[in-house]
Formats: sequence, C-alpha cells, structure tokens
Amino acid sequence: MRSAALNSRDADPAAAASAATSEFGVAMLQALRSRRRSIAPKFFYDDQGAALFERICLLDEYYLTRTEVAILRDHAKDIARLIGPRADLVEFGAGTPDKARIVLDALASPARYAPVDLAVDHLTGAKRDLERSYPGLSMEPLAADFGRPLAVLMQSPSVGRRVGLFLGSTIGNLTPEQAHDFLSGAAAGLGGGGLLVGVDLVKDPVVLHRAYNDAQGITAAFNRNLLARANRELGADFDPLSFDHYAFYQACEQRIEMHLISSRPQTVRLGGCAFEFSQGETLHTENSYKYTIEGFRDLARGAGLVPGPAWCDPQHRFSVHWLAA
Ligand code: AVI
Repeated sequence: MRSAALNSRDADPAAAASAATSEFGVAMLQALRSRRRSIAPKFFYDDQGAALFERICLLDEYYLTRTEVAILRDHAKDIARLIGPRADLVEFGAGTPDKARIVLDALASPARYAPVDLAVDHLTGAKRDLERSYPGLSMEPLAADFGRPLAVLMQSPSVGRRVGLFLGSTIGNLTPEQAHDFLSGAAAGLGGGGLLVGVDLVKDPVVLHRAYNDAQGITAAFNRNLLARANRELGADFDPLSFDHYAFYQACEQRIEMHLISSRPQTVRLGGCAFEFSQGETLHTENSYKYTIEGFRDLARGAGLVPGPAWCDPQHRFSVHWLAA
C-alpha cells in the first residue's frame, strides 16, 4: 500500500491545511500519491534553495552561468543593436538582475526593466541601484508566474519596443511541449520586438554529468532542500539524508534527470497521510533539457518566432539566441 490516512491523533491540522492549500503542498501531495513520483523544479526555489542555486552557479563544474555571462559580454554590442533604443525589457524568471545589467550597459537609453518572478521582494534594493545606474530607466518588478508569458505581458502596457530575456537555460527546465508553449506566448506578446534566450547545448555526457554531480555536494544539497522545504512549510517528516541525490544524462531525451532516491524502505507523513517509499524508489525532481543550435531554432520557428543570430562560446558548451517576434 503506497499511502494511508493517519488516524486523527497523528495528524497536525495546521500542517495538513497548508499541505492541502499551498501550491507547493498540492504539488507534493499529488507527487506522493502518484505511481511515478515527480514534482516541478520550480519548487526548489525557497530562500534556501535560491541561495544554494547561487552557490551552484559559482562551481567549477557548473560551466553554464560563467559561459553565458561571457557570451553576453562578448556580444553585447550586437545584442544591443538588435534590441534598439528606448527598449522595454521584460526578464522572465529573473533571480538577480546581474545578466540584465550586461545587456543594459550596452543599450541606448533603455526605458524600462521589468523582472518577472513569483517572489520579487528581494529586488527592492536592486530597483534603487538600477534606477541610479541608468538615468531614464524605470524598474518595475512583476510578481507573476513567468511560465505564462502572454498573461505577464498583457498585465502591463508596453512603454517601448518590447524585448524578453529568458536566460540561464531556464527554458531547459521546461519539457519541449512547455517550451513550445512558452515561446508561442512570448511570440504573441512581444510582437515587433524579440526574445533573447540562453540555451545549454548537447555535449560530452561526462561534462554534463560533472555539472550536476559536483564534488562539494552543493547540487545534492539543492536537491534535498526540496524535502527539507516540505518539512519546514508543510509539516512533512522527510529524512532528507535518507534520500540519495541521483543525476544522470538521459541521451535519448537530451536531458539531465535529477532524482531523490530512497536509500531504505521508509514511511513519510504529509497532510495527514502516510506514504511508503521502498528502497530505490525515486522522486523525480528536475529535467534539464539540452539542445543543438538547429534543434532550438526549429523549436522557436515552430512557435512562430524568427531565429536571428545564435552566439556560442569557443567550446560550444552554451548558446544565446536572438529570436525576432
Ligand atoms: C535553473 N536551471 C537552469 C538549472 C539547470 O541547470 O537546470 C537548475 C539546476 N539544477 C541543478 N543544478 C542547477
């Protein structure tokens, strides 16, 4: 039996309520009740998850961030030419505005910078700094689910030529179908403008494997934080250390899969229910798709965008694409 209701003596009503009502709680309960357990990677990013991800970005093994930053710096002038003057920049899923700053530095009198994320409170300090650095620019964080770009773009009227930024290979965390829907929504909402997308490339699986299995175990901690978060927020009783971090390159799907694998038979309680994990049973926590340049351009074309230049690093590890809308 995979799950069973606990008797009322065992259940904590407050925790059960938050498990049943919050988006994270509903998703975690749904994952635990399923035969193949999986949950969307967006739930990694509470404060602790975001801090762990920042540490991942600095790891030697995790080439993605520094490679993308180098591409943006090397091609900032070309990018600025494509974006044009007085642009209205909307950044989907912006953690910090560091990469947007590279673009803003190269632009002629940008009009607005709107970072979109579920939580934007942490951007208050950045707003002051950015508006001081770029006179004439207004920064307007939008608290929204960046996975629905058309709804986000409809939310506030444009103040100039609209250009979307979708950097950091975040598009790789969407399935190809979700990526198609994201790009279609962006195409509809950015008409006359364009979208700049950071895309990780298919490469030697050894390099990919190292990037998601770092020697210091920061990626493992990031993965297990999902369970710790469920304990903190939902009153679950996961023992995170009894789940092994398992990340591997699945070549047929061109993706890294990340899992948490139960290292022993165990029972986890959440929302007044008990869920059994047998030894070796997995909770699938993330996919990170990798593309070829042409494969990504085809995906963009199929979503109604017109691929322009694609820039790469000399080792062909990462790419940044301009897509006209
Ligand atoms: C945010 N995203 C693009 C990262 C990735 O590479 O898929 C998240 C991550 N997962 C493990 N390491 C980093």
